[in-house]
Amino acid sequence: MASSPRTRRRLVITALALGALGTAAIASGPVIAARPSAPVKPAPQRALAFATEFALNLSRSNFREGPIRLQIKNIGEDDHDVVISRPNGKVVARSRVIPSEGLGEVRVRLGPGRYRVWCSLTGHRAHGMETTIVVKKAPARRDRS
Ligand SMILES: [Cu+2]
Repeated sequence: MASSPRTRRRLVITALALGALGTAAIASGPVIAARPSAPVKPAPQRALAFATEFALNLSRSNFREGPIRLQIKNIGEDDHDVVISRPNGKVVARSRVIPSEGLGEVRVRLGPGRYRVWCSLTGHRAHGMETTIVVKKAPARRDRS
């Protein structure tokens, strides 16, 4: 096979280009394949709480165990806060005191169980600023191996 130097150079360039593509494919292949089995950090479950005199209304009352991000809007005229406690009274999280029209937040990681969500300002809980949330066990993770 008679090939001119120019043709040979073109073949070399083509081979180099294909080699580079091959390297790119190999480099990107394992990364894509690794993604599904990489440990997944669960995104926090979000919920909204509206606080007023005298009620605490949550956008949802059922969660899975794991991180929860509760955003609180005080739509009342008085200050309010939000406390999350176990049925035995042990407090697991609390917000700051939120002024009227203010926003607050509670970030907490909860295990399975029932929790009371309430306002700790004097008399507010007794007047009705209390609700219950239920946290269920997360479904068993499927092993991909
Ligand atoms: Cu309150």
